Amino acid sequence: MTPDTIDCSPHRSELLTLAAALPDPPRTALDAFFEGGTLLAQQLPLPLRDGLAQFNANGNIGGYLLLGGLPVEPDDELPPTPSSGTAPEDRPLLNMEAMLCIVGGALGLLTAYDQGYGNRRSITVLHELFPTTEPHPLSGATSKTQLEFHTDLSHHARQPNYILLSASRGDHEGKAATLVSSIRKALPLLDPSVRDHLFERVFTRQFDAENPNAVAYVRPLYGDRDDPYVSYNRSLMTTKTAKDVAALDALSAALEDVTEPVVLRRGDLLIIDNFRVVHGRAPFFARWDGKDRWLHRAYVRTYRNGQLSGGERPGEIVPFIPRR
Ligand SMILES: O=C(O)CCC(=O)C(=O)O
Ligand SMILES: [Fe+2]
Repeated sequence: MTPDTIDCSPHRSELLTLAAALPDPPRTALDAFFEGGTLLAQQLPLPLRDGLAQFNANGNIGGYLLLGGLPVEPDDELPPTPSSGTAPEDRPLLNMEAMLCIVGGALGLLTAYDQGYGNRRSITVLHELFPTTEPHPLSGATSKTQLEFHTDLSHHARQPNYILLSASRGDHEGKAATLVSSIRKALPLLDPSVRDHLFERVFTRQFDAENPNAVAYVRPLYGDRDDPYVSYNRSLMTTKTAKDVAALDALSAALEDVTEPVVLRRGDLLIIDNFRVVHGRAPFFARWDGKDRWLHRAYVRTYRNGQLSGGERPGEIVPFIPRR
């Protein structure tokens, strides 16, 4: 199976040449930007292209692939880390956004989602993660509290196969580990009766605190009995019986037992298999000095589990379809 890290530092100059072929600024030419990513992906250095193709075909035990040593700008050439709002349309392309676009193009289709929260979240492919002063407790904008284990967009029928996180800046103290728990590691820790319950029980999953009728239906384990997919957002899943509680407790404990902390540093790009991994983030201290942790995020769909049906274009907005 694929290793879980690839050192990209030997390929920096080739990668910068690819990045320079993308439209800049990206946000005023998004279609061309995503199409460029798909085309340029074919010119990625061979070890990188092979590593991504292998991971895409079989995954690995840990459920993630970390690309390190990518050509991030020197820190003093980066804009200050934002602390609110969305990226300005005319912001020049950052290298780690270019890497997100090209690596995303190599894996599948970069996807923008209507996440089902009305217009309260921006519908875009290019997301930004940085600490904010008053974050929603279940959002990536948190810092001093742990972001609890979750599956991204598990309430959406077209849930992304991969989450890509690239870092222009890590946190100051190297504490903000992305916590990655793979079901391939956790499954052997679960009793057969618990496994059966997690496969068979359909849980109601709330997705909008402001609208109690907004629900989707998820099974925590699904797919191949011996190599299942996982879907998990503990605080949003409604338990009805003691058996439900015990099964989710056992799943939580098994996932916690196998957690791997991955501290993202500048120039890293983490690919998370969102079907086989449940993830969170350790607490850390923001300083609000313009140098705080700054990640770029994009979601990618592939043909696995029918997340694509053919003919879709990168960047196209997927309407909200609750999972049933
Ligand atoms: O900050 C991270 O490392 C992960 C954030 C995350 O999981 C999210 O925003 O959904
Ligand atoms: Fe997440």
